[in-house]
Formats: sequence, structure tokens, C-alpha cells
Amino acid sequence: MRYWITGGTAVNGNGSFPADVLVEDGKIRALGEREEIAALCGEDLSGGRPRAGAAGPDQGDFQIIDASGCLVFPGFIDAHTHFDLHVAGTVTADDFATGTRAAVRGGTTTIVDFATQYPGESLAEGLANWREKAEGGCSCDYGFHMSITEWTPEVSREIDAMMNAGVTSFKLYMTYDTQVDDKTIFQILRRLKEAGGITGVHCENSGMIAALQEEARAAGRMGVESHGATRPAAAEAEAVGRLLRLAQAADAPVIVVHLTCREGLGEIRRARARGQRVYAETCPQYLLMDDSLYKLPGMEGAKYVCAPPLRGKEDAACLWQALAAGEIQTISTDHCSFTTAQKALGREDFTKIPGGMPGVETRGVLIYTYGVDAGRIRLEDMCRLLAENPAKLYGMFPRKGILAPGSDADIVIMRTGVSDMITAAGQLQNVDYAPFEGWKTTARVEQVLLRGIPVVKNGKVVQERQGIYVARGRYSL
Ligand code: DUC
Ligand code: ZN
Repeated sequence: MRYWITGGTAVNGNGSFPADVLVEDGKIRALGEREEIAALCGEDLSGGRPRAGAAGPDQGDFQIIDASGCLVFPGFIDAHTHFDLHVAGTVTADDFATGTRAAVRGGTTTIVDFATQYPGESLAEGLANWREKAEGGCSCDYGFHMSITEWTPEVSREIDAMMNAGVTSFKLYMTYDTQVDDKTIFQILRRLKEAGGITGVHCENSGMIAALQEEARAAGRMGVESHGATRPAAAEAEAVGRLLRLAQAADAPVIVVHLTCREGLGEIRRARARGQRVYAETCPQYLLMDDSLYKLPGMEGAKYVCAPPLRGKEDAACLWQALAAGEIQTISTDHCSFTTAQKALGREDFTKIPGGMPGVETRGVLIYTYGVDAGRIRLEDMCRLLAENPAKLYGMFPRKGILAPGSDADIVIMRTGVSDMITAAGQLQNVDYAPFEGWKTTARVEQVLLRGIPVVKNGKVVQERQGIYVARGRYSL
């Protein structure tokens, strides 16, 4: 089947321009003026429009998709999701089936989730476990980072097999029970440099957090409000700084995932000034929400418990400026969803609230509305942050992340200038609340193609389980 997407404004990381797109056999065949695409389709445009008109009925060997008045983006990539993950004695509310259905509805055509090496496992076992969770049930394409939690000579030897299997990025935690110590971080950074892989790191100083949690417990401050107070920006900045010194000595590139604060950004700036290659990611919640939410009554604030925690408004402003300046390369979601019943596990003890929020469904419309429409970033910045840069950083470019001949026909048609609202009732995420409940959006994802398959029409998922595993190459950003 061929699709002719007509009348839209194509957006790539280097700009936007009116263009029609021809899709053939799951790939983008051509991008250009309507007359050029018409010639490729054997159409005579003397009547003014393609024969199929606006609605898009089947025209034999091609279908028209009317994108008039819409933005046409390369499919968004969310390189930070946690589906079907065991956290704090429970398991995330979204699995790969529900999570990827929500993703694709929001314009995300590829996710990269975190396969995790559970205690005593090899990396191969961890990866096999995650492949089994995902296989056959995904509604968008998917790949895996590998979270390394135990480092031995055997695990070190597995790195090449991971790279060959298309798992070319790795995740380390500096906090949680999955944390690795500085010696291990250093050894892994060196090993991955040698193998051509890249490391993303969750940066928080676990000792500082443990001490502050102990103090809170002793003082009987066990409510949600203590969550933010016991994970200060200094804990994040210290860990970012330490990681970057380890990376400097290892002469290795590194990714700071979910950066939340000005102080952490300062550490990144200093490392870059030393000549280091450092990439940074942030998430919509750190750009749009703040830590006053932890003061909400009862367990309301638990909905926003995530780590690192939400920060102050001035941190969010700083992150927006850094996005506009190109100092932060990607916006992912850290989608890690729990229902309010699961959040209630921490009713008596904030340290037992499972950390994380849903977000995979709403990233595109939020970043358009509060980023582009609000004048904080440009349209092409949005495209780089949500599509091109993650594709490059995680070894999928130019197969994904760009509208170009030969690329996968992962395409998002977004209508702007609308007046919509985010609600839990309207979401596909498998959660009974929406963190952005009641937030207005000025953009709507109308249609999505996944490798040329129309999977979303009129904002509804019309084809499920079309996603495939993406073996990724080496980073190229
Ligand atoms: N942070 C969360 O809030 N949840 C899961 C993992 C993480 O880093
Ligand atoms: Zn995460």
C-alpha cells in the first residue's frame, strides 16, 4: 500500500516547510512539493487536488491522507519508559501492551525500555526476560537499554553480545537497591567505551538521601511532603558531578538521564567546558510541575512522587532555557505508572510510595503546547528533542527520527490551534489518574503511521500490536 500525505507542514530537526509525503512499503519514498509527489503517483493535478479528495478513500494503489493545516513530524521516540517493572514490592500499572498503545496514540512510534538484570542474573537472562514481556504485544516499535546492577568479569564479557543484539546503551543507578558503586561505574564506563556503547545514569547521592530519610523518620515526618525534602537538588548535583569526573577519567561519553535542576546542569556545563562529551535528558514533569505538589493534602501528592523529585519553578525555567540553547538533547517521559491504590502503599511511610508517573501518552501535545506554542522552544527544537536526537543518541538514525526518503514511515500528523484537555477518563494509560489532569492543550495527535501502517486515525488507535523489536546501532549524536 502507498500513502500520499498531502497538505501538511513537514517538520524536521533543521526546520519546517510545506511538503507532501509519499509512503511506500513502510518507508518514506519521497518528500516534496505536491506536484512532485503527484508525478510519482501518476496523478494529474489539473483538477487542483489529488483524485481521492480530502477524506482519503482507497484510490487503487494509493490512499490520500489529508494533513491540511497539520504538522507532519517523524514519529516521536521515548527513550525512557518502564513497563512491566517490579518496583517497591509492586509492579508498574502499564505493561508493554497498555503502555505502547498509549504511546502510539500520543505520537510515540518507538520506545526504548529498560531491560533489567535482576540479582544473580546474567545480562542475557535480563534481556531475554524483557524480550518475552514485550514480544507480540507492542503497538509501537521498541528497543531496550540494559540496566546493569551486578558487575563481574562474566558480565563484562557479555557486553559484546549485547551490542550485537542491538542493545547499545546501558543504564546505571547511583541510588536504589539497583545502585552500583563508584568503582563499578568507572569500570563499566571504560568497558563500554571500548565496546562502543553508551551509559545513561540515574544520578542521586544515595548516602545523603538515606541520612535525610533517617532524620525524617526520627522526627516522625513520614508524609508525602518528606519525599522532596529528603532528595534535595544537592544530592542530584553531587552525583552528576561525581559521575562526570568518573567519565572524565574513563574518557567516556555519558548521558545524564532525567535532569531536574539548575545545579545539575551547572555540573554538566563544567564538564563540557573541560571538553567532555555529556548528553542530558529531561522530562515533561520537571519542566511543567513543581515540588509544591508534595504539599497537597492526604495522598494526593503521592501521584507526583518520582525520583529525582519535582523541583522548584526556577529549576524548570532553567531547564527550558537549556532546551532552547541545545544544552539538553532529549525529552523522554520516565513513564513508570502506578495506580492510586499502589501509591497508597506509602500511606504511613513516604519511602514506600512506588516512585514514578505515567506520561508516555501526553508528551507530544504537552511539549507542543507549553514549549512551542508558549514560545519557549521552536518547532524544530521540539522535533530534535522528541525524535531526531533520541534516534541519533540511541543508534536508530536515519532509520528513525527524520522525515527523509528511505527512513521508516513513522509519521505523526498533529493538528494545532485546537482546544483540548488532558483527563484520566480520556487516556489509554492504565492508570486511574492523570498527572496533568485538566491541563489544556493546543495540539492533538490525529493520525499516526508506524512503518507505513496507519495505527491511529482521528485520535483513536485502530491497529494494535504492530510494533517490532528494533536492534539499535551505536550512538551518533
Ligand atoms: N524514577 C522513578 O521515579 N521511577 C522509576 C525509576 C526512576 O528512575
Ligand atoms: Zn527511569
